[in-house]
Amino acid sequence: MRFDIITLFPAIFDGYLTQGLLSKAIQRDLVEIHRHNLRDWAPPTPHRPVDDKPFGGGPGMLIQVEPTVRCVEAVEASLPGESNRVVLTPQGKRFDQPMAEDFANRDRLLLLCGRYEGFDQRVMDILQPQEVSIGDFVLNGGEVAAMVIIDAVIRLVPGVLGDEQSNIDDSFSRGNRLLEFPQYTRPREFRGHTVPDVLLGGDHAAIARWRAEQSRRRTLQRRRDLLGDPQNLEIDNLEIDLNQTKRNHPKSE
Ligand code: 6GU
Repeated sequence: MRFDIITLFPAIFDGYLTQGLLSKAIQRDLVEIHRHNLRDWAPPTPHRPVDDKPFGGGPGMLIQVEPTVRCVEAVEASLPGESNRVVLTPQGKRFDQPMAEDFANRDRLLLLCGRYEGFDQRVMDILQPQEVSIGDFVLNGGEVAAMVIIDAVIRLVPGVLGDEQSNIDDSFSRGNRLLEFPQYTRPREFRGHTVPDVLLGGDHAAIARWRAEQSRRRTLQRRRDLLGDPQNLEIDNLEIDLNQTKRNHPKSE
């Protein structure tokens, strides 16, 4: 899978591209990431400007349509096939796991990172990109959002994760729309906090039942919205342990 990132700050990605799972996926030729500096498509006069004040007034600056469209067209002309244009903007559709799964099925993704007050509207009108937001808050630019999207998508590219099962088990994936159950590793006891007995007993059916119940209990307590219509789910005899809620989320009460 190939990503092309169009940005005014390509160096923001330096650390991200050279560490962890992503750098391994790049080394193994499973993922290619190419950065393009939007400023390279600005007129050469004197400081290669890419932004200007909004017509009609208002705060801040906008990224101009001309360098942006030229840059996208130049990047696409150098490559075969469909590019799947995405603009990162708080005005976009909220990114989620189904969207990550959709992106992971494409060969190429072109990510356009906004800065300042965003792009001239004609960037969207001419390029017809998908507009994507990573949540209801405002970032200083689309670069961090692009990293979020790349991070979520590459884990779904076959071969990137060692264990293919682990992204099927992940919260929000197609196989599981619930939050994950709690997990424990050694030691069995720390400062009086012990591991639940069922996990130590070796009864795999009992462990699976306990984990399923924990997942549903957590989801009910923290993210009821994920369950949809509660009447469609077998949660009638699920006792909510409010003391446990308080222990885990002392500030949420
Ligand atoms: Cl994609 N961009 C910016 N600038 N802010 C955001 C965002 C994107 N998603 C949430 N906030």
